[in-house]
Amino acid sequence: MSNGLFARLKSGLARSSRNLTEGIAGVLTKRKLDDAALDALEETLIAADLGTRLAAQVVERLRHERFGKEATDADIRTVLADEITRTLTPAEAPLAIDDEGAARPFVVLVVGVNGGGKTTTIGKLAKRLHGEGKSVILAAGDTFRAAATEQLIIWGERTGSRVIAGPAGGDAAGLAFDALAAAKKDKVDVLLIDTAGRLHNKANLMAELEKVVRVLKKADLAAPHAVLLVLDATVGQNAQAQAQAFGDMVGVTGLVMTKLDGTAKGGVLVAIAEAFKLPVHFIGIGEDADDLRPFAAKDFARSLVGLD
Ligand SMILES: Nc1nc2c(ncn2[C@@H]2O[C@H](COP(=O)(O)OP(=O)(O)OP(=O)(O)O)[C@@H](O)[C@H]2O)c(=O)[nH]1
Ligand SMILES: [Mg+2]
Repeated sequence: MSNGLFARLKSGLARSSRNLTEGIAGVLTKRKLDDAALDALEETLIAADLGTRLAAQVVERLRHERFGKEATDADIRTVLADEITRTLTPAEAPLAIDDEGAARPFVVLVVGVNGGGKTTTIGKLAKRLHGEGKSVILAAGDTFRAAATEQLIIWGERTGSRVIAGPAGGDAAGLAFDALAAAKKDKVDVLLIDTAGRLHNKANLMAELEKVVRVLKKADLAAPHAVLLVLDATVGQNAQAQAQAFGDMVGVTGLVMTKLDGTAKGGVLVAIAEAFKLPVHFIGIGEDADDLRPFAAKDFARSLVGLD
């Protein structure tokens, strides 16, 4: 990652890293690493939403390597960054868009609870894909909320993408089908489908998402080629329950974690990546079109713990 991009990531994660580094600084009341310091460190890491397993792992390693020895903040942060990197490396996988041959258009279904950042992420993704020379169509599959379609149309204008939209309250699956037909006709590379985050209840949402998938398969058996679950980092541990629920509803193939810039709970990405063994394709670190970044384990880990 270039220096500029790394600096932007670091400032995006500033709240999370401040939370962690202050916690770590408070742990070392004596200069030597003793039981009290290790216990306090474990609590700090759990409180930072990093998950109990990672916390235990870091403490065990420090106990093994450093117990009774002198340790500085920087030593602890280095071990922490190292363990976070190791945990997150398996989750580092770009969204592989196969736009040649069979998978054309490459259909991406975007799901997640309301307000999590689905529509914004689609807009950002459209910009990124255009930058890679790909053609994109956006489908306003959130027919539940009238303003959702308008929001997607704005992103379409902003990124020069065609938007397929229908009437408010219309059938989301029918719209997705029409959008796929249009994308095929236009020989578009990627179709990004927005969905509603909330219907009247979870059973309704599940039925709608299942129907969207079923109808897409009528036009292309392999579609959707990716199902991205958008998770809002500011909800902290709740994101775990959301990942579980959506994983059960539709076959989620990868994650996007948004709003990492607005929270001290960025550590939750570590706990989720570890618990669900799903790739984290992108992270959102702001509201602008350029604030969606491919996820890179080491850069994320070092930014999170405030190292350069
Ligand atoms: N700071 C910050 N804000 C974000 C990020 N991603 C999305 N947002 C903001 O979060 C709010 C909700 O985003 P939407 O994209 O509308 O969320 P949604 O999941 O489509 O919501 P529904 O359509 O209600 O289901 C908007 O104000 C976005 O600008 C991010 O990475 N950082
Ligand atoms: Mg939306």
